[in-house]
Amino acid sequence: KTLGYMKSAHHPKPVGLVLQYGTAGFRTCAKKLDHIMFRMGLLATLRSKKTKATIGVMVTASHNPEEDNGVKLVDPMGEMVTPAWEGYATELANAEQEGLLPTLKDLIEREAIDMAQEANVFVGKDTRCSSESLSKAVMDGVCALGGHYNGLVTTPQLHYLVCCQNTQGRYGEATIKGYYQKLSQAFIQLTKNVPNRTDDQKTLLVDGANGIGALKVSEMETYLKKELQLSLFNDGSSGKLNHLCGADFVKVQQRAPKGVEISAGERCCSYDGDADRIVYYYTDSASRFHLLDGDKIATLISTYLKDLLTQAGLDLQIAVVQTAYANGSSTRYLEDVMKVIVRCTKTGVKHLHHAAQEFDIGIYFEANGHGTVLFSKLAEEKIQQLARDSNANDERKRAAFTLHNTINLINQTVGDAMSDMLLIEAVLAIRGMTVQQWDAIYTDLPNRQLKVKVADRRVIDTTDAERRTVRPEGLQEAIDLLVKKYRRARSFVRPSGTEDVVRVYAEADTQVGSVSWHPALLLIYV
Ligand code: NG1
Ligand code: ZN
Repeated sequence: KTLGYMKSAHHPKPVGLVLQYGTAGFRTCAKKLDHIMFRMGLLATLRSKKTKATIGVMVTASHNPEEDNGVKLVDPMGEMVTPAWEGYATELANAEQEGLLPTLKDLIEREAIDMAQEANVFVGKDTRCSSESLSKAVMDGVCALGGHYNGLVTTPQLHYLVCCQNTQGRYGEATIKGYYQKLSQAFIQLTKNVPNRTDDQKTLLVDGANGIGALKVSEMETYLKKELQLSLFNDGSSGKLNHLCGADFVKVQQRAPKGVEISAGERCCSYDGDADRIVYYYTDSASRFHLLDGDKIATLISTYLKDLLTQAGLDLQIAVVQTAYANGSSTRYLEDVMKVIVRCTKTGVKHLHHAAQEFDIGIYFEANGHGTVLFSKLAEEKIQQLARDSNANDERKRAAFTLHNTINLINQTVGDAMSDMLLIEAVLAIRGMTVQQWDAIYTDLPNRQLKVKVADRRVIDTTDAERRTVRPEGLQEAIDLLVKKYRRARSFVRPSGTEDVVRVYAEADTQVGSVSWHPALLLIYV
């Protein structure tokens, strides 16, 4: 402890700087983060002692610009750290230099942490320039108490490693090679018996956002044994991270990224800067751009899983978890046509993840392409049992095997661009579907997402999974008045949890309707 305190002098906190552990941990311009990294190294070590398990620390700012960075903690099963510890993170981050030791001591007492307990921390980083020194600062915080440096990994790879380490290999081997092997074997199993897979179906264009995903997906490609052939663009060799490319750019701008040579009809996907998000798209023969976002991915996957459950004759409950940003058409399709349960939670993966855990099979996706599928213990057991059941007929058994391989292909710890990509590719192959057919499942309502800078975004308070504002007074009524004028219209505002902005979303059945409410309206109220 004293050692940690001594070293803290090498990572001084700028006096008066206040930062908060938000939806994605700490995130701001990289220059402000050195002391935060050191302190998160300390905190992760304490969390490890407390849980007697390996804890993860990921240094990344995901889809944010190259100049930014961030850090978040990963709990033992690969999930986000608990709310109480998010609070500790904020306390520790904001203690002035002389207050650091008392804050640490207080935390150790409150949580009754046995300081003699061993600690193990996995530290990962993305490819940002600043990640190198910032991850060293984390290690400074960790190393006095025992840690492990994983170096360059995607965010979901770090979650996977932490989970494997804490489950004695039951989830997979706790190495990056183990990750590639698990995913690629499942993918090959799923696609090997698909008849007449054409070269078109085996080829995919990937925009790596000039980030860690580009590096890692090319490592994985060799394991796929040509069953999937990738044309990689924005591989980081020349372009700037997330600049005019990547999943966030494509989703928000609703256009193709720079640096990708797309021909009409070709299937493409974009990762974000730490490869935990993915969106698909193509351009048609009239050069019109078509986006297949997280909602379309959730629909594709739930259709696939629902059919497999029917074939297997398994009675398991499926639910899809979305946020306010989900396109109204997707919600309508899932509820009215597919008749699956749909839940809406607040923005931020941890909320979706928790909601999805309440079902046998919980599929969660944010519209921006972050998502995965969770299988309950019971669901996994029933599937295994059927796969082994010698009395079951062939069709049921085949479906159970397919489900089993599907489970192995999915990174259940967190949304994962590489794992989601393989799952989508496998589903399209198995169902013999083109990207156009997938796109035609339902038609998105025209929509816009904008951000507005205001003096203090915290004056906005929301309710109903962020779909309505309760403060400032009058704002919701003003939105309601405008929304009422259009068919199938919906609009909401909420303060971002990762940037100092207010986000504005609107959709309606016509383009004219969806843009008519001007975000400047917001400035009257805020
Ligand atoms: P904020 O900045 O709170 O809107 C953004 C995304 C979230 C989530 C987090 C974490 C949108 C509208 N919001 O949150 O969905 O992915 O970043 O990275 O895409
Ligand atoms: Zn990300």
